[in-house]
Amino acid sequence: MRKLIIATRNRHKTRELAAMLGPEWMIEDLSGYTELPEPEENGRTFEENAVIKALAASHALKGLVLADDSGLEVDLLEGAPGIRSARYAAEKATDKENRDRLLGELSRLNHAAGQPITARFRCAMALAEQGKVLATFCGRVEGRIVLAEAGTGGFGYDPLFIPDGYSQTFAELDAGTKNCLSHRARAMEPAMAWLAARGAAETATGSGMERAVRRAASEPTRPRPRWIRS
Ligand code: ITT
Repeated sequence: MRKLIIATRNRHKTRELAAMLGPEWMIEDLSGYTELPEPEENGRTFEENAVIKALAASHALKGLVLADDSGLEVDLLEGAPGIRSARYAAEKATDKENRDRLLGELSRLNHAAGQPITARFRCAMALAEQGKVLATFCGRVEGRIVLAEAGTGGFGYDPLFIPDGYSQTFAELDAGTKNCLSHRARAMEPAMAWLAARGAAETATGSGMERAVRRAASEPTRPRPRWIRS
């Protein structure tokens, strides 16, 4: 079983990523590492923030680390809340407070009734190990915002977002459907291909204990020195 540290304290993200990765991965997130300081997410893009989170965790912890930075962009709001999605209403805002701020901002605009409020979720992921970034991946899902919350599943802005091709919000759709078409799923697809390729390369060349065990198994048994009595 391979181990992956998810550099997040958002248990919803952990749950979604664990479902995508499947049972062959042992997942650990940062919820058990209360002593680790939260890095300042001062990047200008989702990708920069994903790298900041991945490096911070990877400097502190051994092993392969995956960070996810994600958020919602609403065209009418010129891309807001964007990289500030988690802190839109306030620094430690709840999901509900953030959704209320979004609806408040939209209600102040002269939006033509019947016109869709186009939006997208974006996700950037960064993989790191031993304090170095190994790769980054991006995904997005296009859709529209509804002005009344619908559904109780998911998290964050899910009750306000309908993905293109569907008539229900992410919070109404079942978790399996969201996990197939979400921004996170689309970033995870190339990330999983990368992880699979690395796993295959490690198996081919062998590493650490595994390599030693394989070498020992393939070495011919040495003749015993004469002085060892049988
Ligand atoms: P970590 O930094 O610990 O990973 P976070 O929740 O602060 O947790 P982000 O900085 O990436 O993570 O902010 C993501 C915010 O964007 C999240 O809090 C939601 O408000 C929103 N968001 C991201 N993905 C979402 C999704 O799948 N559904 C709904 N909202 C989402």
